[in-house]
Amino acid sequence: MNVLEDLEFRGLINQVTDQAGLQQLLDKESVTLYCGFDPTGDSLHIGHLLTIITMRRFQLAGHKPLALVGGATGLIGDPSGKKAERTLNEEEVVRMYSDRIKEQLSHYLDFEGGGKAEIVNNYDWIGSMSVVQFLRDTGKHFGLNYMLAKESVESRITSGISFTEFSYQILQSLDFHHLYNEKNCRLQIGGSDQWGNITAGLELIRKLEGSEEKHPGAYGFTIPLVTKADGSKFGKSEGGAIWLDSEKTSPYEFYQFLINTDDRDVVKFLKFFTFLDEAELAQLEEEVEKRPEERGAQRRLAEEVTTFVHGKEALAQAQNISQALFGGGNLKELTAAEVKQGFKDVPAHTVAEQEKGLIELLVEAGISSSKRQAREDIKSGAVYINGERCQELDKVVGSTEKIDGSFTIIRRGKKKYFLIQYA
Ligand code: 545
Repeated sequence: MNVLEDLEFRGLINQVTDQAGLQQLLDKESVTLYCGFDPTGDSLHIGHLLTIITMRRFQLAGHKPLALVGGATGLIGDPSGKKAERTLNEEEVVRMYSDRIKEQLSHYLDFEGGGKAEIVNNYDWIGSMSVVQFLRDTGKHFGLNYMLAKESVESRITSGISFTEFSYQILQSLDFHHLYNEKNCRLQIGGSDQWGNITAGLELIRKLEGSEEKHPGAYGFTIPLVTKADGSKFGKSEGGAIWLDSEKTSPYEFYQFLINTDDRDVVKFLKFFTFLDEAELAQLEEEVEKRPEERGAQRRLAEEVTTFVHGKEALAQAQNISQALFGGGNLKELTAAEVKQGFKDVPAHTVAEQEKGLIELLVEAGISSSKRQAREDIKSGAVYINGERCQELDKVVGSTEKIDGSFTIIRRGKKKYFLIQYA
């Protein structure tokens, strides 16, 4: 299977210009392709992952991906898919975001060897361009009607769009043409929201390079939006977006997010987000049908994608935490780092002493509302220390209750967890 056939099989082709021509080109030579990321925030999220993985698929097939950081376009604001005008970020902020996004992107592609990936920043060629140069050399090739007809603009005519955002499509087109000339880049990919900008770039290349016979063809390709069977938005949990930055979404949360994938979505997501082959995918599909309760497909999805994003070690930690919390494992076997990660969002309390009576501790940490209540909670069997029920009223919590010498986990009732730290 060549790369386009593979993408087709995975359901990853949304729209493509001249599929036959692109197929031919990809079969014939190692093709340079690009995808852009505007630094509109300090991290990519799981929604952006699909385009990154798609670039990786091209790279594994012998082609060369360029990841473009929009140091310039991030200062302007793409209206694509946006219902309202964006507020501009300070230049300093955009620079800081650019560095972060660049750093993140550098983990997911291969920057060594033959088809080595590159990261480019459009500030390098747009940043110092003069307005006269821009309007004469590029703006001149864009008809107003053409620009107005783009979905990103058309949908905003009544609600309002600034000249700044209106002009965005010209900048992205200019990039495609620049990379076409400078890096022999022949293909731009992106999410379905990017179709208008990508085709505008092809139009500019045609205008500047002359008829198709005179220049090597360029192509555009979009991947679909990730949708879920229940109609809710992909990539969000109760805590908000699922980020690729492990400081913002821990590998454990990331793993759990994927483990919780609906049976109706899991095969599609395996095709989208993993590099498993047809045979393995068919086997997992059968598992979902015959033994859904085992959740083998979800586990495989979570393992593959967590490894791709965070690495093997982080996956092992996420699995240990999950096992200790939900798989009948022992909390005491976790490391301090794993406890920290797994209990990041539960109320934490720091005690000054190295040991303390349980009743006092329950009250001090706000787990029970009074000493009377604490006694009641302990007697009724509602209190668990590191996963083990404790009904001793005179229990002293000390060094033997410290997981990895650092934390004690107290649970009241079925699922109210508290983290005790020691000063
Ligand atoms: C800029 C200059 C170019 C080519 C492309 C661009 C960026 C493009 C755009 N893309 C989106 C984006 O999101 C923010 C990411 C970092 C916080 O706005 N105009 O920058 C998304 N893109 C990935 C996919 C996308 C798209 O990075 O294409 O569809 C999301 O899945 O929205 O010369």
